[in-house]
Amino acid sequence: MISQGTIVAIATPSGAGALGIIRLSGPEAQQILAPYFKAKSGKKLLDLAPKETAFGTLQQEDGRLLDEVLLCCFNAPNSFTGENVVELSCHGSSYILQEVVQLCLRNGAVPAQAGEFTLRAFLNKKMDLSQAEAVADLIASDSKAAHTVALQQMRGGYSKEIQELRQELLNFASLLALELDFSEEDVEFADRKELLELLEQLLKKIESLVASFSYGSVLKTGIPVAIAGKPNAGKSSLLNAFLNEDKAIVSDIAGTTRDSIEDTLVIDGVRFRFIDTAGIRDTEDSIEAMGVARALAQVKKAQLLLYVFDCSTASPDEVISAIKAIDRPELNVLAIGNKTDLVTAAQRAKFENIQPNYPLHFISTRDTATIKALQQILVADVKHTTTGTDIVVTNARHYSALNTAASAIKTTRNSLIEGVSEDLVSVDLQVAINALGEVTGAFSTDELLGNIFANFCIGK
Ligand SMILES: Nc1nc2c(ncn2[C@@H]2O[C@H](COP(=O)(O)OP(=O)(O)OP(=O)(O)O)[C@@H](O)[C@H]2O)c(=O)[nH]1
Ligand SMILES: [Mg+2]
Repeated sequence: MISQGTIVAIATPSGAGALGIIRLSGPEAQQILAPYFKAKSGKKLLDLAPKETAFGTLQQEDGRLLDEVLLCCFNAPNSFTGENVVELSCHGSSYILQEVVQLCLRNGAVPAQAGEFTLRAFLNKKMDLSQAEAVADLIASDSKAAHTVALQQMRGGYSKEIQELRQELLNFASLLALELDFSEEDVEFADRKELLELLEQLLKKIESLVASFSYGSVLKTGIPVAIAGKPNAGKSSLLNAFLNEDKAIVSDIAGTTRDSIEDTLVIDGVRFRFIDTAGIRDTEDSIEAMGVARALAQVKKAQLLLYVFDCSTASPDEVISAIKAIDRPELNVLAIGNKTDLVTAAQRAKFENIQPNYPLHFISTRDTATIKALQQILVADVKHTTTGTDIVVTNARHYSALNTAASAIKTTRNSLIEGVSEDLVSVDLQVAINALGEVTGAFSTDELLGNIFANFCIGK
């Protein structure tokens, strides 16, 4: 799967742009371009100092001018991939870029596979696997929170710590193996108390990482917020007000929304996924009943429920019992009293007894200030539930490897406490060591690497 030659790819997105960047990496990166690049300074490409930029022209084999370019060479191992690298900024025409790539291919380069630059960086130990994966996340990040987490992971994040703890486990594993070799002499090289302490420390770390995953994964896709309530409460109006567009149909006919409608919105750097649902009521209409079932299913999957009620028609007791009917553990619920423009302050006050049961906020979807205030409450709510988790796992592969490691560590710990024989302890310890190694890439297979890097874009 991994070629040894010099690879080439366009590093910028397809379509016309002011500039387009082409990247070559491999032993021949400089040699391939050298005959075709004429620096304005007169300096030969092969004489350029590492990281020196040179402006000049690029020509085809027949001398035809292709473009004026800016070129920069990096020498192994001081480059992104750890190999010789040439980066070429051309004008962003897709014709020019294709012609330059073809020129390189005719002169010995091979087309890069998806993610191959980053894969080479990993293989040349410029970064570990979790850092390499973070490169893809960083490119895909489209909100401040997702960007922060990806950047942190790319710069080492938790993988360094895991690597160190794994190394300590490895040391213990080899001491245990040594004991097995000397089993007749009944000696103990590995201090059981120290090993237990290390296991506890590791378990605590891993469990907090595992716990951060639900937050981490939603950072990428958006925190799911279900908007539910009785028909005509103003749920679709609220979705539209959040998005500031007429996404969902709004009408005074009860039962307007049948299917769930969703869209994402980034508020203060946090991505939310708002899901407007069909009004919940008993109905004879079979299509509407399907909509109600979907609404309840959405609430089940959501992290936050905005239960919307109409202040001009609802009663506090009815709201509380309706929420209780759909509430579940771990669901964060906000009761949202809508249509405040239709009620007096006194009418509004009677809803205050919802407060001891559920946090209560009032809005009118016709009053932008109240919608903005609600958005701030949502952001504060997310930030509140996630303070302290400064390191966040966003990657499903890491999550599953960490889970495997945690359960193997628990088994090892219990076996140690129960005084189970070394050989069995060693087996579980090895499972934990391998699982941790999968996170950092210390333990990886070609298949695993293939899967990970196939999801990259070409040129990365
Ligand atoms: N006065 C007033 N009317 C509102 C407000 N919000 C929504 N409405 C009106 O209430 C009616 C129902 O609004 P929708 O947003 O369609 O309600 P829904 O909860 O999505 O209803 P279903 O889809 O049928 O479940 C519409 O006529 C809206 O114009 C508000 O803040 N004040
Ligand atoms: Mg609706």
